[in-house]
Amino acid sequence: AKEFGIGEALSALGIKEINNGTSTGSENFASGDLIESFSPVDGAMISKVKSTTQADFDKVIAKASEAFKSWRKKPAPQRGEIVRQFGDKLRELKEPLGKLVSYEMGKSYQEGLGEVQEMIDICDFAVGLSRQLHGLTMHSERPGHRMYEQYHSLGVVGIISAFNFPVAVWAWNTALAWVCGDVCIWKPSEKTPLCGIACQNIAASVFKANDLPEGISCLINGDYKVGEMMTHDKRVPLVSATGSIRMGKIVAQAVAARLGKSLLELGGNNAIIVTPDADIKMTIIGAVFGAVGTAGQRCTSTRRLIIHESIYDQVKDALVSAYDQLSIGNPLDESNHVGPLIDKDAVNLYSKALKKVVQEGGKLIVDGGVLEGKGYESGCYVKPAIAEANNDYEIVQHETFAPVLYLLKYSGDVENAIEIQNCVVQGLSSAIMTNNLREAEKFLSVAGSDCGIANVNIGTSGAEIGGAFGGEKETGGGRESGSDAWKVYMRRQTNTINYTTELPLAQGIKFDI
Ligand code: UN1
Repeated sequence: AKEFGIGEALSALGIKEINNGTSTGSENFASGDLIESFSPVDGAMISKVKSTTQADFDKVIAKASEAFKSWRKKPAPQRGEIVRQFGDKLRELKEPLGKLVSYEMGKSYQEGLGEVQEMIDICDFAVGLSRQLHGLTMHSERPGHRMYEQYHSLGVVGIISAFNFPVAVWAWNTALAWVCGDVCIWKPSEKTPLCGIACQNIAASVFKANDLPEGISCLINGDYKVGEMMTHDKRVPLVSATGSIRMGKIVAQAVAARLGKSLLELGGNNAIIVTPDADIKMTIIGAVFGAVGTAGQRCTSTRRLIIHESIYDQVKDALVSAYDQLSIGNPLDESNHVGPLIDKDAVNLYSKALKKVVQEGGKLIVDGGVLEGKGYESGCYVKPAIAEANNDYEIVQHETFAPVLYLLKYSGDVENAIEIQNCVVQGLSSAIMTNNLREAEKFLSVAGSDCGIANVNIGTSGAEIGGAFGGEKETGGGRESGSDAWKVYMRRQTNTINYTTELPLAQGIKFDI
């Protein structure tokens, strides 16, 4: 850690030995148990975070609700100005924050920087958006009437994020929610609490410098029980949750029970279809980055390759030799391609998946295995693996958050490949590699991919912030980030105004008194 300047990064971000995991801005408090954050890079305990109790949460929600009353009245472009300043702070702290992401979560330093860049990008997007929270104007059917719609701030937005994008996913939500006039309460993953502390420190400094009230940005920490404080609380009209399908079902039901809104971004089982017209070189780059980048821990990671039988062996051989070139090790060392998994539980799930695919009749063509010895002391480093499999294997139907890639073969028309690709419960990201216009358009058509993201000649991961991000089916249906995803953070109101001295009723109804 020392040689990569982790100590300097932690102090630049205001991380202490023991951190208060509950914050409403400059007020930091917490009375719960200590969460220890371990780095999967070297197994070291980085520092501790005091978790949030129900009493702490009650203070947070009171501050947040109070802050909302004034924040919503600040003109949206002025809220955008605050987000602009927040983006500037992120530019200043890009390197230490990228390093912390890499060290606490285990993704490569390049990807850590990329994550902070996504935060900066969404801030820029949100600043522009702050002058474009547009509604429509309609023509009334009644004379002397005007009809339009407007978007108002919603209230307290709860954000539950996962370990794999420990900072960017919060920013997607919070930057939009802030310009929309909402205040946010964030529960980061208990596996990456320090990323949460660092981001909250940055946000708090901006709110403080602008003399804004406590509570616009709040942080809470702990396990699912702390998440439940938000999902069950009527004062939180929207809960945005990123994580597993299992978690999403629990969150969705709790929020729906009180008729709140939820925005869910859950698991994927993303495939790349490789047709006879694919550019093989591009396919290999897209597939390998998609499958082993972030050690296979993106919700958009490539899990399945659906390859036409006529090029199957060629693609398979090229993949095996590409996997041969991969160097696995400390993600802060930029010569490595693959870093560790988040923890030993993840390593166990990876090992189980490899066993299971073989039990079900699959064949490992790149073996995988857990790495030991120098540089691998944390026990979290594994070798990316490739298995030949069938789409209907239970393990193939399941999202394993690890670098395990399944090769599936199809024959005949691209429609057969599309059918295999859609035949899973998840619907996040998908891709086709082809230079054939007909195949590409079929894939994008209504009878094509059923996912929220469908790409042509790019892999499944690495989405830009400008598009709406999310997926269908058990991926949860939510959309975050770009396009008009902001609308879910606001409440819509339809207004009809009569500027005559008559009161005509709609639908021509006569009601004489
Ligand atoms: C996630 O894994 O939860 O598309 C988000 C990507 C990233 C975001 C992934 N921009 O890979």
